[in-house]
Amino acid sequence: MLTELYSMDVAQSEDTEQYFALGNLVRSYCAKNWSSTNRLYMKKEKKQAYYFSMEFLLGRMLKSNLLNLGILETVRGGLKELGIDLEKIVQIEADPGLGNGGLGRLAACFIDSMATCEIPGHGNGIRFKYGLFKQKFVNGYQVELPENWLQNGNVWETRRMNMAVTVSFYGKVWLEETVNGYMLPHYENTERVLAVPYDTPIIGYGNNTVNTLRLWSAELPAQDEAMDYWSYIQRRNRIESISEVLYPDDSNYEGRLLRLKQEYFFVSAGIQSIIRHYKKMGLSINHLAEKVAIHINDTHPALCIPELMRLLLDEEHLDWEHAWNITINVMSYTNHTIMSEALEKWPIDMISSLLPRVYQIISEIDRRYVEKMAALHSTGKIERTRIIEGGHVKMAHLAIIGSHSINGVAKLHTAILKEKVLHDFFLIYPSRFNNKTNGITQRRWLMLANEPLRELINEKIGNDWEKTLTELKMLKAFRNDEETLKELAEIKRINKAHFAEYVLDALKIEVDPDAIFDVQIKRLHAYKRQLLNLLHILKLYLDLKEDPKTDIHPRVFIFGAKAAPSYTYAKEIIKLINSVAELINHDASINNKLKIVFIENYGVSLAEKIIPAADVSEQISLASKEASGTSNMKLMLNGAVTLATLDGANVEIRDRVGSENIIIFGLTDKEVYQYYQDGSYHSHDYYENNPVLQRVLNTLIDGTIPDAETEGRDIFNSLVNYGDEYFVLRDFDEYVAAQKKIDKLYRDPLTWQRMALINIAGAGVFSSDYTVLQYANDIWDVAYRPDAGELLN
Ligand code: Z57
Repeated sequence: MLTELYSMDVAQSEDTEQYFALGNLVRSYCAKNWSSTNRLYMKKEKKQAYYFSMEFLLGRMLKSNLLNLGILETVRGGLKELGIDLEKIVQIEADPGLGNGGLGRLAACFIDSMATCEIPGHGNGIRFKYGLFKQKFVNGYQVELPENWLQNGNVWETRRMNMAVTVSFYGKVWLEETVNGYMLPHYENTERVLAVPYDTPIIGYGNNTVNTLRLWSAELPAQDEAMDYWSYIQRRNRIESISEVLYPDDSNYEGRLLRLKQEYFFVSAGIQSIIRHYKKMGLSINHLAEKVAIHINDTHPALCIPELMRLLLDEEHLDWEHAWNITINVMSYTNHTIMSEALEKWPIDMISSLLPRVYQIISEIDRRYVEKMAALHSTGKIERTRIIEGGHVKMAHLAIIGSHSINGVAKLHTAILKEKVLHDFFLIYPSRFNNKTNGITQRRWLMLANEPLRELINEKIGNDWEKTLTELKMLKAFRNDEETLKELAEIKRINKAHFAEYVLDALKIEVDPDAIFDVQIKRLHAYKRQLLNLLHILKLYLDLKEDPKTDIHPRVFIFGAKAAPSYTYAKEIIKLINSVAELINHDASINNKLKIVFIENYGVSLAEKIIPAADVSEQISLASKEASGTSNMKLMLNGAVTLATLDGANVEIRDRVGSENIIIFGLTDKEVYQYYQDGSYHSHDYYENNPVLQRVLNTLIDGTIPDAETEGRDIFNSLVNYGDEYFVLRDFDEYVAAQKKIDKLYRDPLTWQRMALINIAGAGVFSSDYTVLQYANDIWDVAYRPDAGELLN
């Protein structure tokens, strides 16, 4: 292979060539199964599920493909004989960061699990030229750099020019009656964009299934090349900008025109290609819903609904009622947040000028909704739930009205949707609402990321868990087996030492593998309360300054977090954490009892290093605000003990491991809603009445923390004087107490390792295999691996 590609042999080759040689080999190795999977789906006319998502946060694929093909060990051994270290060459692959955080990583876990569970299910999204920005710290401030992940090419993708479709924007549209009585649109002056698909094989674990992730790239249509040279260059740049860059906002909506273009671009391209494929099978469009399910991942692809309507009406000439029926049966929608700032609403002007025909259809959906509901519900409820309101198109309302299923991502989240955030809709469409608790793939997050743990588990209980993660419950039998608990401790210690090497090398910070590794890795957002973590660190610092003999077990606080570039407050928190790190890490009198490690550029590849080394998993969002969380599941699966509020999936984690094996603190969602109702939270009182907290907060403004005056002042004010929106001060005391408990438990190694073991044993239900099987069964009505069905019982 090396010879074919680069006319050189192994001895001459470098890592990069070796990586691409191996990548090409793997791709051709799975090519047969890829086409035979497609042929099988075609021949059997199997119903297909399409997961539409703005983001797919895949992470590197070489090792996961080797694992899923069952040739990881063979290849590792073969390379070793050639004197090549597999670990070294996998690092060459660019980490495709085509997502922001949880939502994008969930999509990546889902496509891995769909292939493994033999679900005919594919991803549809955008091939961004630039992924999520690369984060650097300069003087402790976040600086964003472009992530040019395609620079050295991408071995996994195949460009399929023959499957390109055209997506149209702008222009004028009017309806005219045709001879056979249809009202059909005429367009004038549209801007046409060529959508070119790049397909990536998604390989199932231990089977012959290879599904497809189709990512669309925006290009200038060929006929436009004939125009004036400079207009051509200009237009090409305009068009190519559509798939240029991923918007870096997580759970925060920014109403940019280019973002709306992106949304329509991959929605229209995806649906056109689905219909084209469907018609190739010679089936009547009337039966579309029997063969196609489309899933809308958050509201970003909600234009799927009017776009499918458009194609059914304008191209297939169905009547409205019929087209609407099909559309509802095809579409389903997942809500990922209750935070109001994340809810997408597009100004009418923007949608109607960019997408005139789609806007006509949205208005008609809205008009019919209001008309139909008038007889059944109060005007108040109808006004609150209609799609077009206050000069905007509300995308969540569109998604709900146009789908047969609406799900939340954890039990608590779904309950809050039904009872609070979407209560009106729940009264209107009770049977559409359901829960699908998120999950993670054990392939990437245990088998690949933590090989020593994988081996230990296999030694103890065999490897059935690799396909059926709930089998991990067998580990409980070892809860009092000292030898197993010691082995578990030894593995954690090895992983920590390994990570400590990375920290020394990358950040020049020395950390002790015998310290507690306390990990908070997730996007920087006020509601996730990295600040609560930081205030506790400051408290420990003050305790140690006052009495250097203060008896605490040494701790390394590990943070990984990117802030949206426009999110000033989040960026101030990053700077503040870095400044406190400067203060503490260089204070000899702290005597290495505290260290802060803020990992730069946190993403999938770094998560794979950090998670196996974690002792404590920080899941401390304000109750009701984190829809699910998924790092909580990854950390538990790797034997970390969770320190958590009763939020998102933390509640279900507690239910699995029992209250003795998780540390819970803080307000409940009910108490938070009670505070909202009676308006009785006054953060300033906590500052006034709690001397410890006051002393800690004062460090933000009294010069204790170096080089963070502005940030310290702003953050102090937000907490003390401007209401403390996320109840940080309210939960402070309970958090400090919970951390004390962690300290005490950790010092009893057997007790701690028993907790770790029970966490691993209880993580089985959080496999994304189980999650996608429930989607397949309850929502999409598609087939799955016959023996996987037992997971559903
Ligand atoms: C995102 O990553 C999530 C929600 C959003 O609305 C957007 Br936009 C991006 C996250 C939630 O915050 C997590 O709680 C959840 O686990 C994840 O989506 C996957 O459901």
